[in-house]
Amino acid sequence: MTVLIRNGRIVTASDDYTADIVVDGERIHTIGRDVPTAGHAEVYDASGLLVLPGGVDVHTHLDWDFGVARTADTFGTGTMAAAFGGTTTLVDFCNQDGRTPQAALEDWHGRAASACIDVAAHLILTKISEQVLIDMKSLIRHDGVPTFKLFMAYPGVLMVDDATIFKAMRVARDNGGMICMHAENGPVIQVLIEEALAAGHTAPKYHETTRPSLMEGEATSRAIKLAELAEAPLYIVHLSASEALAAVTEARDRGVPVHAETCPHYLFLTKEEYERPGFDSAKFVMTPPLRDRHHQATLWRGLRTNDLQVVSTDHCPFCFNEQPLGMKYSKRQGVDNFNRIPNGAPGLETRLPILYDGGVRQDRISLNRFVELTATTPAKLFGLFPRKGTIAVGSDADIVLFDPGETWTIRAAEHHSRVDYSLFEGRKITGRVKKVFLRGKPVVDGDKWLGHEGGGTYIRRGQAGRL
Ligand code: DUC
Ligand code: ZN
Ligand code: ZN
Repeated sequence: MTVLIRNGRIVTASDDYTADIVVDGERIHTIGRDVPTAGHAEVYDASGLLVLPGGVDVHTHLDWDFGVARTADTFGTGTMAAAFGGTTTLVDFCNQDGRTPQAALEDWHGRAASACIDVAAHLILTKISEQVLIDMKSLIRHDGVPTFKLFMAYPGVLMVDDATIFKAMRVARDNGGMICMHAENGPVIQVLIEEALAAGHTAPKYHETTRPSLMEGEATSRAIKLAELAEAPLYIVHLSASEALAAVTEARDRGVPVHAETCPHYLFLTKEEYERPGFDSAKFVMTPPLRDRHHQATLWRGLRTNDLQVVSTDHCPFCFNEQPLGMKYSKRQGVDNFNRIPNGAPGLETRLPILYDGGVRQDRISLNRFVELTATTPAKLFGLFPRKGTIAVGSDADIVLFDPGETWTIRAAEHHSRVDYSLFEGRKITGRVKKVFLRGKPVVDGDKWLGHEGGGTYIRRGQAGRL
């Protein structure tokens, strides 16, 4: 049974041409010109549309329970939202949470079974014993989990010390893995938080003042130095600050294999959002926080110079309102204390269109670079390429038909995530996902949902951090 997608403008990280694609089963079988239409089970006309590889988002937190709070999207709702946003593969963070990594992963698999798109897992390691260092090897080699997130922030909860980071980096190096780092100086931030609360500063805006960009820069350069000594590849997650990017750039210029991502909210929003009246600004409480405008120009430059290589969402959705999901899912937990606001924000459904509109259409990045940042490089860095991240013969037929000319307005009321707000509410943008194929099967057709829970598959990944 073959599917033909005709006359589309195929854009990959390196190419841009008009052609037809024949999908046989789950993979791309042929790319050519003037392919006869007869004999295919389905024929789609992509004239006037961009034909893009399905997006790869390597930073999500679906159905993440960390005791006091839980993210609002299940794997079912989160991956449906992702598909409507043109993402067909995501790598989600499974939290060790006091258990063995294997027990945590098993639990994650149970929840991830409802995914509608393809999914893979990173492990967040918070308790790293000698046994866990041994477990990392089998996670990489047998479970297809080659990436591990460590925290330099949240002392007493998630933070691990420098010695532990160094040991884990060496295990990653020797086994084809990579450490993904949350780089902020947690202990110093803790002092600032305690001082702010003691002074009666409880509003959401103090989330930003207590997490200075300088302390993101400090931790980023410390993480890089540790990776350099360990001779291990390193990936800095959710980079928001010019001080942090300066450290990454300096190291990359010396040939150190440091990689970094940023997220759409750091590219398009600033800390002015924290001046919104009342508790509304809690919608923008994510970590790191939104920054001063001057950081944005640096981030765009980093995207152009390849010092930033990935744009991911850090989709970590908590509802603004208490109902209907309940207080555990809501930002309202922190109505009297900014330090109790669950940290995180949604983004899965808007990553591609917002970066297309504000990046490609504003001439900040090229169309090829857009594909590279949202699909190809994340697939390469995280052990998914060439199955994912490009349009090529033999690759999975994860294909997005994208209308570069359609103008629409982002509204949470119309999106598919369970979260009740959007960071970009009311923003008018041009460029829209029209159809999405997951391994050859249509899952999105305009506003129609054709996918189903359990339609995704677990992807066992190969080596990470080896570009
Ligand atoms: N880091 C993340 O990656 N996501 C949510 C909160 C955080 O600190
Ligand atoms: Zn983080
Ligand atoms: Zn995150």
